Formats: sequence, structure tokens, C-alpha cells
Amino acid sequence: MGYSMNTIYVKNARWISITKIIDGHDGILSVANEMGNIPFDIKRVYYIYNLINHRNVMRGKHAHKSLEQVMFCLNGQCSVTLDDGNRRQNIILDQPDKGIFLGTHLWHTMQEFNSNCILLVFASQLYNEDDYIRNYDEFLETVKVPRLISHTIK
Ligand code: T46
Repeated sequence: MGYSMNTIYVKNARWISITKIIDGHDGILSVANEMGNIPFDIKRVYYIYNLINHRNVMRGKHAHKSLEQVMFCLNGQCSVTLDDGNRRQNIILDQPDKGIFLGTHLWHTMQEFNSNCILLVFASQLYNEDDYIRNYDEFLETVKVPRLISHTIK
């Protein structure tokens, strides 16, 4: 635990640190505040659990048109792949007080879950399937990445 804070260089994503209170009691208390460390009005909270560590298990595989989210791993760990259509990076999510801000037009997948992994997500909007881009080519169209054209030079 604790090696996951590599620099995030893809667009529309960044680390979010939330308050961590270590006082006279046992344990640690962490606090997420709307419009504070969570940079939007929180309209919805969901969590993902009961995960299994299998190479075929992958969640996400979409981008959002207008939804913003912050995702924390409260227990265990997983890897998250972030793709802004131009650059792609893999990060490890393994600290309950260090989340990832998932902005709009960011293709993301979550995989390599520990069996005790619990993901907690704060979302800026209610669930709306129309906000999802679940096709990767369509996602690339929306971010309008100039395609690399390979030329054969004779
Ligand atoms: C995201 C990543 C990080 C609902 O009915 N209401 C909800 O609030 C959510 C989140 C999902 N659903 C339904 C839609 C699907 O029929 O639950 C089913 C599973 O959703 P999905 O396949 O989108 O789950 P993930 O883990 O791939 O993605 C989720 C969020 O949906 C998504 O917004 O960014 O976590």
C-alpha cells in the first residue's frame, strides 16, 4: 500500500486527496466534502464490491459526456486505466483517502481487483445511460484525436 501516487498526465483526470483525521481514537476518519475536496455537488453515491481477481474481469470501458466523478478504493486495490484519446496510463488505486477525479471524455477501465476491493464513487449527476459513450471508436470521434496515418515511403 502507498505506492500509487504516480503523476497523472492524461487530460481530465487528477488525484484527489481527502481529509484524513488521525486522533486519539483507534483508526482513521476521512472526510469528503461537496464543493470542497469533491469538486462538484454530489448527486449520487455508489459502490462496487464483491469483486473477483480474474484476468477477464474488467469494469468501466466507457467515457462520460458530462458526468464528473471521484472514485476511491476503500479497501484492497485495483488498477485503473485512463485514456483521454491521446494518451493512456495505468494507475493503482489502493488508498482510501486518495481518489481519482474522472472528468468528462475520459475512457476508463477498472481491473485487477483484489477480492476484498471496495470502490466508492461520488458522482455529479443521477444515473443516465445517455451520458455514457460505450463504444471506443465513438469516444475517439468525440475527442477528435488526429489519427496517425502511416505512409509507405518508396
Ligand atoms: C463509471 C464507473 C467508474 C444503475 O442503474 N445506476 C447507477 O447509478 C449505476 C452506476 C449503474 N447502474 C446500472 C447500469 C448497468 O446496468 O448498473 C449496471 C452496471 O453499470 P456499469 O456497467 O456502467 O458499471 P461499471 O462498473 O462498468 O461503471 C460504473 C459506472 O456505471 C460508471 O459511471 O464511471 O463505474
